[in-house]
Amino acid sequence: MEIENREAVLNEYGFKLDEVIIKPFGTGHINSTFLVTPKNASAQFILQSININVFRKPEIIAQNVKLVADFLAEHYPEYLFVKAIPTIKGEEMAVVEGVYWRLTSFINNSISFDTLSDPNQAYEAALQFGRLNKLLSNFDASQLKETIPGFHDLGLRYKQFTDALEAASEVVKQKASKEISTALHYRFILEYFNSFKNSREFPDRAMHHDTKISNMLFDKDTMKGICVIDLDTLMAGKFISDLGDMMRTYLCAFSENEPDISKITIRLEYFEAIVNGYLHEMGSILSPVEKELILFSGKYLIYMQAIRFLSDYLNGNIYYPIAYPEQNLDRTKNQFKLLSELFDNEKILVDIVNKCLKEHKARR
Ligand code: ADP
Ligand code: GN1
Ligand code: MG
Repeated sequence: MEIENREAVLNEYGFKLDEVIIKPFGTGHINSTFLVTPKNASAQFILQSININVFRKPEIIAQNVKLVADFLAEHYPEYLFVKAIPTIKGEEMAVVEGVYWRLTSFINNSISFDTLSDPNQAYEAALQFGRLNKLLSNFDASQLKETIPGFHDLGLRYKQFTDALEAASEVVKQKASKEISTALHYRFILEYFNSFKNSREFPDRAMHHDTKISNMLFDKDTMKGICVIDLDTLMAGKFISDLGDMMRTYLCAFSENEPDISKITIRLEYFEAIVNGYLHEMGSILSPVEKELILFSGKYLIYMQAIRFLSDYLNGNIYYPIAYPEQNLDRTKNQFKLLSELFDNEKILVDIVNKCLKEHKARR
């Protein structure tokens, strides 16, 4: 990963080229992330270029994050929110030859993971994402603009899938025939969603929209959650986005990149930890309709991610970076296996949700 105009970008933030060490960092799919270590200071920084093929108007990200940062600083000054460090000219982002850059502090003694190895990590992450949702429950989410239009709109994602299907070659369709049938089979998830999406008890809220575990920082020593990161998709949406993506990415011991789908099974104790952690923060804020949708949130998000990977495969892999040609198809298979696990374990998962809701009520 090379940094174009390295010196000019660093100068925007007052760094000199020969005074810092820069290294690629993290495992994100979308942006390019670098760790910046000044040679003569202890504080480190995260420098990121925004992927403008994904975020067509990066300035909207900066505006949204600033609005939320100002709200949190006013109402919850103790809350750690990783906002941008301004350029020396006072801008939220540095634009160098059409590339948008953002600088944040590297959170000291932090670590992030791609998979979880302890239900406590799931609990901590659910607390952190739930806390952000809760603190923003009185924030007027309609002030936030969409950084990716229709990002978690399953109707749009389904349409993108059928468009991709129409445009795909016979060879590609043949290779994906089983997954295409599975995607069509699960369309009832979209129909169910459409049946309540306009309910008043299913409001728009300020949501993070990308609650996978690599977007959470843990304290290296105590393994307590420190804060959430990756705020590019912080915008108005539904609570199922944040809760559901936790289920999608924490329930299995292996990530979406695991090609051996026999390994894709769910861990019930992680499910319970997610629901407990999330309810701890959001239990008194969610409406009765929303509480009915706790398990559904996982189905919605996993199905949406499966058809996003499948559409990308059909489109010739233009969105998600791949390490080998069939990777997006393998990711699709992985996500459909995960989805089937939720359906196969429905009864026991519903019992866990009910137990968590009951315990939460008793604690209040
Ligand atoms: P992407 O959108 O590409 O996923 P992220 O903002 O999630 O980019 O950053 C990628 C990785 O960089 C994270 O998973 C985390 O490991 C690390 N990271 C990002 N911001 C910080 C930060 N402020 N402090 C420490 N680590 C960070
Ligand atoms: C992308 O940026 P990153 O890697 O955290 C994607 C998410 C997907 C995720 C799948 C803007 O997240 O929506 O769930 O990959 N972000 C965007 O791993 O498309
Ligand atoms: Mg990320």
